[in-house]
Amino acid sequence: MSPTLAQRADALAAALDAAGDRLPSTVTDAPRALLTRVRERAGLSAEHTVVALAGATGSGKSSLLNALAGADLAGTGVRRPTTSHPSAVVVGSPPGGGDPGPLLDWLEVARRHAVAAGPGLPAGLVLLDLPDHDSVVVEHRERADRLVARADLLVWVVDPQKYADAALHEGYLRGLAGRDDVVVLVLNQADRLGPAERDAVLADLARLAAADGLPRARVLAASARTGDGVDALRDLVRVAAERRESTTRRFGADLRAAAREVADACGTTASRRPRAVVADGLVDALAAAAGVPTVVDAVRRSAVRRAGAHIGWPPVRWL
Ligand SMILES: Nc1nc2c(ncn2[C@@H]2O[C@H](COP(=O)(O)OP(=O)(O)OP(=O)(O)O)[C@@H](O)[C@H]2O)c(=O)[nH]1
Ligand SMILES: [Mg+2]
Repeated sequence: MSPTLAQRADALAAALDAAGDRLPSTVTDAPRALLTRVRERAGLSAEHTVVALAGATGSGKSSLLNALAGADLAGTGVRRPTTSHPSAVVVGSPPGGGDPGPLLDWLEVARRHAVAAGPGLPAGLVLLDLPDHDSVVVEHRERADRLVARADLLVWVVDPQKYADAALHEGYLRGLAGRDDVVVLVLNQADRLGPAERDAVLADLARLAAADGLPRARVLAASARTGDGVDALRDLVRVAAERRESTTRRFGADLRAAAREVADACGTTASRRPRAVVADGLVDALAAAAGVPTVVDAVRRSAVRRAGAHIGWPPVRWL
């Protein structure tokens, strides 16, 4: 684990321990599960970058995976939904020689295709084709959710019909607010739109993403059918895999968001019952855990919720 990510995880763990059972499990369960994921991922190959193709049924995740890989590996179809189990395309053997097996076991991806590295596909790239997140089949959603929570880079594949669906925006993208660096939105099936229409849908998609809290997320048009835009997407994925920063970025952003939520919960509690909480040492303990004593004053001023959304709560700004 990079020191920064490890330090962030340790600090959040210390803050949760300091809070003890003063915070309800509804607040602490998600950050604790996140800490587990971060630490598990840290023990797995750092040479591999996991890129998930997520989205609604029929948007073209499997078709785009095939287009990116330049081979017919994932089953596509007109029957909906088509993909019931995720599959992985593992590119080459990275320089460090890390074994992707344990990583794929952790992801619970049993279907694996190995392809040779090439100019557009760097060794160490792992492309995942996910089942549909809006599925009528509950297991599909669960399998997709597991991977959305664990992938390093999330490529959301949308189509002209479904790009504005609440299942995507309310169900997923809002929960990823602030993770602009690790979210890419691809408007697939762009061949079904004229140029003006395509630009209008792209602009609308970018506007919706900004409203979801992802103003800097990359948005691009593609067609798995004609190949338009596939090179641009492959390039973006290639750069992410070559830099090997996506794991740190993804989980770093998750830790920051989790810390903000915990801080916000403390602030809410503190401003409602300031004496009880401050006297009982929770805030002092959190501040000590975070190494930022000014937190006590900050909470007393009840500035937490106002400041939290924009600059982060003082004790967790270090995250
Ligand atoms: N016109 C057009 N059709 C496409 C494109 N991409 C995929 N399709 C078609 O859309 C249908 C669904 O494609 P899939 O790749 O199976 O979609 P999926 O997102 O993997 O769907 P699930 O596995 O059910 O979640 C297939 O009939 C594809 O041939 C595209 O860019 N343009
Ligand atoms: Mg599919």
